[in-house]
Amino acid sequence: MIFYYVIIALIGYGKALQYLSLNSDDEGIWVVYNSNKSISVSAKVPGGIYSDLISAHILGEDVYYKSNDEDYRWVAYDNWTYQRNFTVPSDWISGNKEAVIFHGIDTVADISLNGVQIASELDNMFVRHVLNVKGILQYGGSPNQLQVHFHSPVKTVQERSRLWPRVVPDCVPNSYHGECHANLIRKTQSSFAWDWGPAFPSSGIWQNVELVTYNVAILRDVTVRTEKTGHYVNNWRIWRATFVLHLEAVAPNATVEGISQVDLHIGAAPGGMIMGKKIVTPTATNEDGELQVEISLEVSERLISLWWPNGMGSQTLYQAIVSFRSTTPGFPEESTVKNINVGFRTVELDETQVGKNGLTFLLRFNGGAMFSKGSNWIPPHALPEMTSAVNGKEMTRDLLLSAREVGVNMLRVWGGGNYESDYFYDLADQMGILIWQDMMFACSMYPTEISFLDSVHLEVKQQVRRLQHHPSVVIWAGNNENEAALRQNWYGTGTNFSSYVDDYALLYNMINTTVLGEDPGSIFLFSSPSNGAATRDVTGPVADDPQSRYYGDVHYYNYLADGWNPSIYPQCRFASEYGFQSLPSMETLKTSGPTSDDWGINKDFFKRRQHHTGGYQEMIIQIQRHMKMPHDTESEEGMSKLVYLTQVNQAMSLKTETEAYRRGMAVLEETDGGEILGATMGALYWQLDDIWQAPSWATLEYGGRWKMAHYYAAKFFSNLMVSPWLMAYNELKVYLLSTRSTEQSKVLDCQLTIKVYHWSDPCSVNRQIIDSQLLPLYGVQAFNADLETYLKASGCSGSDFNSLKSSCFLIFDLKFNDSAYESPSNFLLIDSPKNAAGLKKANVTISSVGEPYSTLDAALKEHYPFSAQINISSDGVALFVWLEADRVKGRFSDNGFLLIADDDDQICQRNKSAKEELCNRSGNSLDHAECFEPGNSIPNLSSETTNQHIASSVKLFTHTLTFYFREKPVNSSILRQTLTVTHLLE
Ligand code: BMA
Repeated sequence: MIFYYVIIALIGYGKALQYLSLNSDDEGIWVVYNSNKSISVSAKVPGGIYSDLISAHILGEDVYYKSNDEDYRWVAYDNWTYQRNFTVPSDWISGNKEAVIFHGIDTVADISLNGVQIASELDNMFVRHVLNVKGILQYGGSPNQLQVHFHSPVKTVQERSRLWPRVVPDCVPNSYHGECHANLIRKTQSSFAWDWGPAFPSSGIWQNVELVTYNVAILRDVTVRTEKTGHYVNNWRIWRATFVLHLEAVAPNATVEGISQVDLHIGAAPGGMIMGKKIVTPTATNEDGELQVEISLEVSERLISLWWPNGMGSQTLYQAIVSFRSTTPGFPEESTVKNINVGFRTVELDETQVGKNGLTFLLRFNGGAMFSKGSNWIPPHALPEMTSAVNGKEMTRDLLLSAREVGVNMLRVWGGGNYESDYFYDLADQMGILIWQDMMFACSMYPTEISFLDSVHLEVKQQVRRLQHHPSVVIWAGNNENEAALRQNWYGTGTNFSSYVDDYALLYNMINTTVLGEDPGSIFLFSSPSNGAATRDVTGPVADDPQSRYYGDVHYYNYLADGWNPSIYPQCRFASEYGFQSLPSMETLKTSGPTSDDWGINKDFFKRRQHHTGGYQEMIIQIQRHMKMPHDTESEEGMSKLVYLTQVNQAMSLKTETEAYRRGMAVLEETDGGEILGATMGALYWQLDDIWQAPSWATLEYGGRWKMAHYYAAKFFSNLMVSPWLMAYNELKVYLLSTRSTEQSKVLDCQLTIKVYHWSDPCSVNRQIIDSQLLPLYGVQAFNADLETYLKASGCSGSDFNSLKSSCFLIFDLKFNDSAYESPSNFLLIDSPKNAAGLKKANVTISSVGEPYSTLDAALKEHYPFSAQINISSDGVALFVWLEADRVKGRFSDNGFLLIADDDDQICQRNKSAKEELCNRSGNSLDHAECFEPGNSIPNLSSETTNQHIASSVKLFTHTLTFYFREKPVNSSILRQTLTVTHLLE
């Protein structure tokens, strides 16, 4: 099978079609100046004003340095003009149409060429603008001057707010340190600030600019639908791929004639290419000058491999070369070619009745049900030019690889950010990361003036056409939380509810129609959260309860209840947002420039980086429930302890919540009213990435470093997992869960081992093995017990349940008969670490670091070319053991873990002998094995004596990890100096 790595859809121009890039990389330079021309500097296109002013040293430091988000705000209050001169080559043959095409302009701009205005008040950064310049363009040696005059985005919306006073909210909360009325401009909504990000309302030409001339029509986009037909040849199913070629003609109602062709490369020649051709007889385009040509190809399943999400199979992509050659008489032939990658797959949203009132909400991928695991994506930088395919490659790749490595199979591109670059979706295709694509509307009401609706219609049409062909793109959604905001009266719309609902219906019905017009049969949700089909087909766009647990998706945030308690989480169909804040590492925070006086959550510096009102207090409340707070948080050392504790809390809370949703797949509960709770088939936590260095819900820091919660994600998203559940009334249930594809029909024989530990002893005091089986996409309760009885029987000490609970913790291992399968261990702390009886400060040290070597694991090699072994030694149980590497980009094979000794470790063998000796010495009649049977404590000896004896025999034990890193190998002693280890009691 040939696997094509064509990662950027190429557009090729031929013959009469001519093209001239007007980016700054080509000859000619752009300059930018402000209103009164006091500033005039050279500019970069594609780019943006903040980047230009930094390059020109008008802005002294990085945008994220200290309080620059506010200190640089004057930039957003000025008007900026980008200007460049260019000449058109003398061999340029002007065609019927000559246009300057702006693939992305941010945002409100008037444009002129040679002093003639060719556009005024363009106002949607998500739209491609094609501006006719025929008759204005100068040829040969005569210079042309292109000017793009940007209106201040913040002043523009201030003016608009007077015209559109109903469009609420007016402003973001003060704690955001942002700007008002982002909803009045089609611009990244978070660019006016969010609860995790700064305001940088930029101006600039953030995508390519080009001059194009042609006579008849060009191929602009290609959409493709793959489906199974009902036909079989030699018992092999036939698949159909239907391509739609979107042609753009020189003018409305123009006549187009030509040849459309699709070459689909499915393997090595001969016979490795399937070709489809359609002669376009003279046909008139519509009033937008567009014509769609459909070409269907059929291919046997024998010849192809299907495209699967990450963890469910491979991601085979086939290159399709799609072209249109215009043969309209009277004009020279001209052709455009596009390369896209095609993945054969089907995807449906299964919403079938469950319980009295309720629908399932799950994806069926290639026919089989799947559990969606992942997170939400926000713009990884506040400046749009930094996230584009030109500048953002490294960052995008790093973040998506980190998502893939922890088992993410879906990301929701959240509606307050951007439609991402082609590069982003190409990577998602290659990595098997499904994309739930919101339209860019979030947490607001929006205008419904005709001009606004027209602009949004164009935006949605263009974006769907651009993104649809990616096999990774599977869900379209209208907005983020606008339905909930309306129903729950977040912004005072309640007094005029029905007219706001009318506005809401107008906008999102139009978006729904546009999406389904471009991508028939696709999945469209009006909002997230929403009730899915019930909203679409029954209640209308605003449901009584958009957060219903019986329908659609749910966003769940509860910062005050105990995040480590699984009972607080809703038994819903699909959790598309949930999360907890933490602080990023000290190393990341230091890149934002705090000086020694700035450290402390009550210092101005860190107060201003926390945009979520009460955010620090909420984190502290959670920490205090389970751990001990540092005495002071107003110093560098205190902050460093707080960073660690917030990360532990985030990791534990996300683990608890995600496991509750994963068990929800198998836990169905009928209410008295006949509703079914549970049947959960999705968990997307909030949020994957960060936009800057600040407290937030992200598990990846700005710069890509993994927080503790990201290491935990690798476990709670594992395909095969064991998950203990301590329920109300202290019932312990243990679930075995699988999210493997139903195609992988193999039943896995497995053994669950439940091990009991005293906090004072790194070796297990009791173990129990249970045989079980794990089917694909499956959940089974493999064990249950009354915890009190179980702990007593396991030799945990204590006369009442509270002391029993605090004396022991449990470890769960899952092993498979087939060694190709594995599952991470899991743990249950039972009680809060602050109550852990017998847990002493262990001496945890990095005992050795091996010489760096080339990474062996093929899946990790592209992300981290180098590896080194690290040994950690300890003399006792240690909680949340946390390794950090300063100044080396990389991550560890595990982190934030509970450190115990392997039962095969010498120390445990020694322990065992010590116990056996004790057992004998106690003079009882049991043989050695019986001595250690669950429930048989050693007669005649108190557990304290037993424990003391065992503790006295404890020496060091070692745990081995791998450190994966990105840059050239340093030697082990230098590497050693960058590494530190800490744990809870330090
Ligand atoms: C959700 C998101 C974001 C927000 C996050 C954390 O509601 O949609 O708007 O950043 O919560 O508050």
